[in-house]
Amino acid sequence: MAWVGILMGSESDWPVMKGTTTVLKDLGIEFEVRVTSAHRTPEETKQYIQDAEARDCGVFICAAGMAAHLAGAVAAHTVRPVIGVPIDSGPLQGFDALLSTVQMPGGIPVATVAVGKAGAKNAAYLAGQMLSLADESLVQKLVDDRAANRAKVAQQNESVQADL
Ligand code: RP5
Repeated sequence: MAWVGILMGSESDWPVMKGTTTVLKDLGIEFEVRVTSAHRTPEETKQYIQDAEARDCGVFICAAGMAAHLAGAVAAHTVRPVIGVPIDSGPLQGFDALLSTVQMPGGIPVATVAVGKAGAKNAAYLAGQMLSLADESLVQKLVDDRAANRAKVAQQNESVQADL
């Protein structure tokens, strides 16, 4: 099965991006994690993308904060799907990273998810949904996960009703 390459601009993004790896593990999807920056290590970033593509990486997930160019820089070098996670680091709390990640010029798409923790999780689900097009067993895992979500909300509702 194809795997997911996770790139982060800094180790400081890791506490948020752990959420991506937790979901990927739950879905049984293989992944790699690399700290590599669009601005601080542009050459290494490009080399990693080429190497990962040659080893059949199916989807790239890129997380960065502030002037977040990592997802866009990766998308410039590959036609594999790129998912961008804007990280809420810095004084603007992710609004800067959101705009930098989402506002790509036509022809070079980045699928941008929510800022921060929710986005980190959803990046993994979205990657799973992409890979599930070629893997029926993954479809079932995603469906099961939705069912678990539904059950959890129902339980929360019961708990609130009981507390009225
Ligand atoms: C971005 O700048 C990183 O992705 C990180 O979110 C932010 C701050 O990086 P550090 O100064 O913590 O290394 O490139």
